[in-house]
Amino acid sequence: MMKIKDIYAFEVLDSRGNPTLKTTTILEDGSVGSAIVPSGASTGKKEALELRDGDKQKFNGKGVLKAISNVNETIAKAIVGLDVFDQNLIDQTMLDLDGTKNYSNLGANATLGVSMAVARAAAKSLNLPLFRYLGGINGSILPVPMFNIINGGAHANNSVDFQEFMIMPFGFDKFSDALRAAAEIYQNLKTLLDKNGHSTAVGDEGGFAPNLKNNAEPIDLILKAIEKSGYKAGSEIKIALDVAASELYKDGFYHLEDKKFSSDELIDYYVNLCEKYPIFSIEDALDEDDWAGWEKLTKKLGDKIQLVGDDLFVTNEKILLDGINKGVANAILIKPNQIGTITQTLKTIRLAKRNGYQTIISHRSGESEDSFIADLAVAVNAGQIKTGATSRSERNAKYNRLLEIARLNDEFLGNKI
Ligand code: 2PG
Ligand code: MG
Repeated sequence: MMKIKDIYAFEVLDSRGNPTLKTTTILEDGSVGSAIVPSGASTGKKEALELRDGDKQKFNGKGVLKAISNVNETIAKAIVGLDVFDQNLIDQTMLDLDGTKNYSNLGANATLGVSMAVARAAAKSLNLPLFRYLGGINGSILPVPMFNIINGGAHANNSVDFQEFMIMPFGFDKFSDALRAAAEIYQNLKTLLDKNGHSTAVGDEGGFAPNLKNNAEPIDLILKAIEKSGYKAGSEIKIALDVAASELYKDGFYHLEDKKFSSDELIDYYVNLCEKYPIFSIEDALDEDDWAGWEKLTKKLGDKIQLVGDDLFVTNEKILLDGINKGVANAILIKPNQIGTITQTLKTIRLAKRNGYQTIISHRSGESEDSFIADLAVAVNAGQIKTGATSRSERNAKYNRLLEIARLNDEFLGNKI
């Protein structure tokens, strides 16, 4: 047993320049653990609440001083003195203290910061790397990354509808080689865009954000960059998309490429896209409330490609269970701040795995130097991680941490998914 002596939070900036919480836990043996909470832009409607102050005089209303005072006063009072190794009890205490299902009193940004900082302090106290503390001796698989190298949708102000065009390096024995391949493709893509007169400015997640005429052109450009880099599309490098379709859904239709698509028409569009391109995974292919469409989509494509629910499942055990029962999707994106604590995140991951759903641990579009999700991905043998392009340090913080973990633990079996 090791008691928590102090917990406090203060405001820091995230990668978009918005405020977020940095939370620190101090133990009686002097161990210290800190964590920075991420923030999304294309959020699912059922995500846990991110508490913002709404005071227009400060950070355009985006301040998090209320969440901070919830940590420093309400949560600290209930948690100080508890055993840091009882993560379940600590997280349950915050859930009870809040009294709602989605943290609308305390804010999930308040609770998640505490939950992460507690886990870090516990790992420090035992002198263990975080992934080893979270996963024990079983956490050993280095995840295959989804590298988001072209950004559109809500993450960039360009003309591309789909939010993320990603590459996944499968044909490599070592994590470091997979990372190098992605970095090379990223640089060659930059040259290619430049040569074709496109902008090489980047979006929120480090991918390029050129104005392109439709949602196939980014894939064509990526395939060229893969070839230029000397890799084989399909066998070594596969394509993954995050459509973030909830952002495109208005008045019963999906609006993209200057046209209106019904759910059925959009499914046919995906079927054609998958016939033409080496697509491994599509995330949020349909709106988060279009469950009838999701069932049809899963019947049509579920045995051919990975269908990921992000806004659809919001890392929520109950919603995922509904999806499992209805045969909706076959994979889940895992974002701890969608649900509010590490314990709840782990529960959702366990449910997914027990039911044969793939798990992808994910960053948010608003990130920081905190690399907690890299350790989490290895600890739970997630198999996949989504954390942006190979540029912008808040994205590379995660890849660099995975390189560090690979030195201790080089089992790159994620590529055998
Ligand atoms: C997503 C994420 C991360 P955001 O939709 O998958 O890429 O974006 O954090 O803006 O929800
Ligand atoms: Mg998404």
